[in-house]
Amino acid sequence: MSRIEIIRGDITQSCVDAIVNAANCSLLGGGGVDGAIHRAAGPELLAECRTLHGCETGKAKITKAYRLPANYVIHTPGPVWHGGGHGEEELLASCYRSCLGLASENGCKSVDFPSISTGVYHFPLEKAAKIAIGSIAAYLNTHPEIERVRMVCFDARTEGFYLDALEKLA
Ligand code: AR6
Repeated sequence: MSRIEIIRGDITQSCVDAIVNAANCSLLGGGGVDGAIHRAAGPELLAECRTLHGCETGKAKITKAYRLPANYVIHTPGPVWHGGGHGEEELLASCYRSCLGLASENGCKSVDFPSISTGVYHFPLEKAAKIAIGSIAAYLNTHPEIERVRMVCFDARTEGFYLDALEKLA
Protein backbone atom coordinates (compact mmCIF):
# COMPACT_ATOMS: atom_id res chain seq x y z
CA MET A 1 0.00 0.00 0.00
CA SER A 2 2.39 2.65 -1.30
CA ARG A 3 -0.12 5.48 -0.79
CA ILE A 4 0.33 5.20 3.00
CA GLU A 5 3.41 6.71 4.63
CA ILE A 6 4.57 6.90 8.22
CA ILE A 7 6.61 9.94 9.20
CA ARG A 8 7.78 11.58 12.38
CA GLY A 9 6.89 15.22 12.89
CA ASP A 10 4.55 17.96 14.01
CA ILE A 11 1.27 17.85 12.10
CA THR A 12 0.79 21.62 12.43
CA GLN A 13 3.65 21.96 9.89
CA SER A 14 2.05 19.69 7.28
CA CYS A 15 1.51 21.24 3.82
CA VAL A 16 -1.29 18.93 2.69
CA ASP A 17 -4.91 19.30 1.62
CA ALA A 18 -6.23 18.24 5.03
CA ILE A 19 -4.84 17.50 8.46
CA VAL A 20 -6.86 15.58 11.02
CA ASN A 21 -7.33 16.80 14.57
CA ALA A 22 -7.70 14.28 17.42
CA ALA A 23 -10.41 16.37 19.06
CA ASN A 24 -13.01 15.88 21.79
CA CYS A 25 -16.79 15.96 21.34
CA SER A 26 -17.07 19.66 22.14
CA LEU A 27 -14.75 20.56 19.22
CA LEU A 28 -13.76 23.57 21.33
CA GLY A 29 -10.08 22.70 21.76
CA GLY A 30 -8.05 20.94 24.42
CA GLY A 31 -4.50 19.70 25.02
CA GLY A 32 -2.20 17.48 22.94
CA VAL A 33 -2.42 17.75 19.18
CA ASP A 34 -5.78 19.56 19.46
CA GLY A 35 -4.18 22.36 21.48
CA ALA A 36 -1.24 22.58 19.08
CA ILE A 37 -3.56 22.81 16.04
CA HIS A 38 -5.72 25.54 17.60
CA ARG A 39 -2.66 27.55 18.69
CA ALA A 40 -1.11 27.36 15.24
CA ALA A 41 -4.35 28.00 13.32
CA GLY A 42 -5.33 31.06 15.37
CA PRO A 43 -8.61 32.09 17.01
CA GLU A 44 -10.59 31.94 13.76
CA LEU A 45 -10.48 28.15 13.99
CA LEU A 46 -12.21 28.15 17.38
CA ALA A 47 -14.77 30.63 16.06
CA GLU A 48 -15.68 28.28 13.18
CA CYS A 49 -15.70 25.26 15.53
CA ARG A 50 -18.25 27.04 17.75
CA THR A 51 -20.69 27.01 14.82
CA LEU A 52 -20.48 23.20 14.49
CA HIS A 53 -22.17 22.31 17.80
CA GLY A 54 -19.83 19.46 18.63
CA CYS A 55 -19.33 16.03 17.10
CA GLU A 56 -20.05 12.44 18.15
CA THR A 57 -17.22 10.02 18.87
CA GLY A 58 -16.22 8.20 15.67
CA LYS A 59 -17.70 10.89 13.39
CA ALA A 60 -15.91 13.91 11.86
CA LYS A 61 -16.46 17.54 10.86
CA ILE A 62 -14.40 19.76 8.56
CA THR A 63 -13.29 23.39 8.85
CA LYS A 64 -10.89 25.71 7.11
CA ALA A 65 -7.32 25.71 8.45
CA TYR A 66 -6.74 29.48 8.76
CA ARG A 67 -3.05 30.18 9.62
CA LEU A 68 -1.97 26.55 9.13
CA PRO A 69 -0.24 25.55 5.89
CA ALA A 70 -2.91 22.87 5.25
CA ASN A 71 -6.18 23.80 3.49
CA TYR A 72 -8.59 22.05 5.84
CA VAL A 73 -8.76 20.61 9.34
CA ILE A 74 -10.90 17.51 9.81
CA HIS A 75 -11.87 17.17 13.47
CA THR A 76 -12.66 13.75 14.89
CA PRO A 77 -13.24 12.77 18.52
CA GLY A 78 -11.62 9.38 19.07
CA PRO A 79 -12.87 6.92 21.70
CA VAL A 80 -11.56 7.06 25.27
CA TRP A 81 -10.10 3.62 26.09
CA HIS A 82 -12.24 1.94 28.77
CA GLY A 83 -10.75 -1.56 28.49
CA GLY A 84 -12.01 -2.51 25.03
CA GLY A 85 -15.54 -3.64 25.88
CA HIS A 86 -17.27 -0.43 24.89
CA GLY A 87 -16.94 -0.51 21.12
CA GLU A 88 -13.63 1.34 21.24
CA GLU A 89 -12.06 -0.54 18.31
CA GLU A 90 -15.01 0.01 15.96
CA LEU A 91 -15.25 3.66 16.99
CA LEU A 92 -11.57 4.21 16.23
CA ALA A 93 -11.94 2.59 12.79
CA SER A 94 -14.97 4.80 12.23
CA CYS A 95 -12.86 7.92 12.95
CA TYR A 96 -10.45 7.06 10.14
CA ARG A 97 -13.26 6.19 7.71
CA SER A 98 -15.28 9.33 8.54
CA CYS A 99 -12.27 11.60 8.08
CA LEU A 100 -11.36 10.05 4.74
CA GLY A 101 -14.99 10.28 3.61
CA LEU A 102 -14.98 14.02 4.33
CA ALA A 103 -11.62 14.37 2.58
CA SER A 104 -13.06 12.73 -0.56
CA GLU A 105 -16.20 14.89 -0.47
CA ASN A 106 -14.08 18.04 -0.24
CA GLY A 107 -11.64 17.16 -3.00
CA CYS A 108 -8.67 16.53 -0.71
CA LYS A 109 -6.01 14.32 -2.29
CA SER A 110 -3.49 14.35 0.56
CA VAL A 111 -4.42 13.77 4.20
CA ASP A 112 -2.22 13.69 7.32
CA PHE A 113 -3.41 11.96 10.50
CA PRO A 114 -2.07 12.09 14.04
CA SER A 115 -2.27 8.94 16.15
CA ILE A 116 -5.91 9.32 17.24
CA SER A 117 -6.79 8.33 20.83
CA THR A 118 -3.31 7.13 21.85
CA GLY A 119 -2.45 10.15 23.99
CA VAL A 120 -4.79 11.47 26.69
CA TYR A 121 -7.44 8.90 25.61
CA HIS A 122 -5.07 5.96 26.38
CA PHE A 123 -6.00 3.64 23.51
CA PRO A 124 -3.29 0.90 23.45
CA LEU A 125 -0.81 1.96 20.79
CA GLU A 126 -0.24 -1.41 19.11
CA LYS A 127 -3.97 -2.02 18.68
CA ALA A 128 -4.58 1.56 17.56
CA ALA A 129 -1.86 1.37 14.92
CA LYS A 130 -3.29 -1.87 13.45
CA ILE A 131 -6.80 -0.40 13.33
CA ALA A 132 -5.60 2.87 11.81
CA ILE A 133 -3.52 1.27 9.06
CA GLY A 134 -6.18 -1.37 8.34
CA SER A 135 -8.97 1.20 8.07
CA ILE A 136 -6.94 3.57 5.90
CA ALA A 137 -5.84 0.74 3.57
CA ALA A 138 -9.40 -0.54 3.20
CA TYR A 139 -10.64 2.96 2.34
CA LEU A 140 -7.87 3.64 -0.18
CA ASN A 141 -8.58 0.34 -1.94
CA THR A 142 -11.97 1.63 -3.02
CA HIS A 143 -11.18 5.38 -3.27
CA PRO A 144 -8.50 6.17 -5.86
CA GLU A 145 -9.21 9.91 -5.52
CA ILE A 146 -7.12 10.02 -2.33
CA GLU A 147 -3.51 9.97 -3.49
CA ARG A 148 -1.57 9.94 -0.23
CA VAL A 149 -2.25 9.42 3.47
CA ARG A 150 0.45 9.96 6.07
CA MET A 151 0.51 9.09 9.74
CA VAL A 152 2.40 11.92 11.41
CA CYS A 153 3.90 10.46 14.59
CA PHE A 154 5.08 12.80 17.29
CA ASP A 155 7.59 10.40 18.88
CA ALA A 156 9.75 7.42 17.93
CA ARG A 157 7.73 4.86 19.92
CA THR A 158 4.53 5.80 18.12
CA GLU A 159 6.32 5.80 14.77
CA GLY A 160 7.66 2.28 15.49
CA PHE A 161 4.20 0.81 16.07
CA TYR A 162 2.79 2.38 12.91
CA LEU A 163 5.76 1.18 10.82
CA ASP A 164 5.19 -2.37 12.16
CA ALA A 165 1.48 -2.20 11.37
CA LEU A 166 2.17 -1.03 7.82
CA GLU A 167 4.78 -3.77 7.30
CA LYS A 168 2.35 -6.46 8.51
CA LEU A 169 -0.32 -5.23 6.12
CA ALA A 170 1.66 -6.42 3.10
N1 AR6 B 1 1.69 16.62 15.80
C1 AR6 B 1 1.45 15.29 15.70
N2 AR6 B 1 1.11 14.52 16.75
C2 AR6 B 1 0.99 15.13 17.96
C3 AR6 B 1 1.21 16.52 18.15
C4 AR6 B 1 1.57 17.28 16.99
N3 AR6 B 1 1.80 18.59 17.06
N4 AR6 B 1 1.02 16.81 19.47
C5 AR6 B 1 0.70 15.65 20.08
N5 AR6 B 1 0.69 14.63 19.18
P1 AR6 B 1 -3.65 13.43 22.08
P2 AR6 B 1 -6.12 11.78 22.06
C6 AR6 B 1 0.42 13.19 19.37
O1 AR6 B 1 -3.59 13.33 23.55
O2 AR6 B 1 -5.46 10.66 22.78
C7 AR6 B 1 -7.07 16.63 23.68
O3 AR6 B 1 -7.11 17.34 24.88
C8 AR6 B 1 0.54 12.63 20.76
O4 AR6 B 1 1.90 12.42 21.10
O5 AR6 B 1 -3.41 14.75 21.43
O6 AR6 B 1 -6.98 11.45 20.88
C9 AR6 B 1 -8.40 16.66 22.94
O7 AR6 B 1 -9.08 17.88 23.12
C10 AR6 B 1 -0.21 11.31 20.58
O8 AR6 B 1 0.64 10.35 19.94
O9 AR6 B 1 -5.11 12.92 21.52
C11 AR6 B 1 -9.15 15.53 23.58
O10 AR6 B 1 -9.77 15.92 24.78
C12 AR6 B 1 -1.32 11.69 19.57
O11 AR6 B 1 -0.93 12.94 19.03
C13 AR6 B 1 -8.07 14.51 23.87
O12 AR6 B 1 -6.86 15.25 24.00
C14 AR6 B 1 -2.71 11.82 20.19
O13 AR6 B 1 -2.63 12.35 21.49
C15 AR6 B 1 -7.90 13.53 22.74
O14 AR6 B 1 -6.98 12.54 23.13
